[in-house]
Amino acid sequence: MKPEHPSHGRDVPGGGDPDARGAPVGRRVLLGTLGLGALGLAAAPSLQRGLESLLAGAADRDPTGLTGLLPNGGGFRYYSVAASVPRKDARSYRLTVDGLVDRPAAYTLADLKALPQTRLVRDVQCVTGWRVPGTPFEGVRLSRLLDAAGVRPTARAVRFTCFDGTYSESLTLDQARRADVLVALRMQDEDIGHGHGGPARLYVAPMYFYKSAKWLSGITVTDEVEPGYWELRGYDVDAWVGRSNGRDDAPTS
Ligand SMILES: Nc1nc2c(c(=O)[nH]1)N[C@H]1C(S)=C(S)[C@@H](COP(=O)(O)O)O[C@H]1N2
Ligand SMILES: [Mo]
Repeated sequence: MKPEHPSHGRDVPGGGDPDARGAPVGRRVLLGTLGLGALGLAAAPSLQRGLESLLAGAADRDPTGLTGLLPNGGGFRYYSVAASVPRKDARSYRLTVDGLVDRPAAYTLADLKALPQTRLVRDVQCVTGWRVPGTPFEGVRLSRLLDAAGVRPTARAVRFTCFDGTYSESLTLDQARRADVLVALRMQDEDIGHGHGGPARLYVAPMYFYKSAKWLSGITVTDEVEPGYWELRGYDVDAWVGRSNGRDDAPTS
């Protein structure tokens, strides 16, 4: 069963401080933005649904126009399935690499910054319809971290965990080794802030943005794909933009 697309579930405008609202953790998705908080709709489910269908309708008519409705700068919406996410900085952040590898590792932010950085500029596409064109991301190729760890021959997949304590993602090993998959440290030519999943998030350029796990804390090499948070709730594991989640925009020829 595929959940309704418009919101990945239930969107709650959470305002600039998603941590302040007290709804249960789990299905809840905070559609807060730095600017939307002024709408003050967090308390009323019917109003939430109203806003949701308003946004969804706009998305259906004009996926790119939707972003213009959201006064949060750059067209991004804030998403977190966790009500509260701790902050990590250069001192406290660690990224572990483990599982089916010969050399498990724990990277500090400085370690990651010291590695060669790759810059990609692509459109960001959320499966719910909003899109942000030409967004620069910079970071370390995931393939580099996998090579450094020494992936064992039986490995087939990679699982990602997050320091929000809730979200997870996964890729096949082949997908994970693509040159357009990064552990991103910068986005929109700035260090990635807390709201966008900083100090480091996954960036899977060719797939819908739910693959790009924010607040990345763990990379575990596994022998099979374990569906991630949204995938357990009906979204495709292979989330190629335009060729998944019921959107088969491939040429008809
Ligand atoms: N840890 C975590 N990562 C996540 C999510 C989330 O809720 N938690 N939401 C995903 C979805 S559905 C989208 S569209 C993007 C949103 O990224 P943004 O908040 O930087 O716009 O993050 C993805 N990564
Ligand atoms: Mo999304």
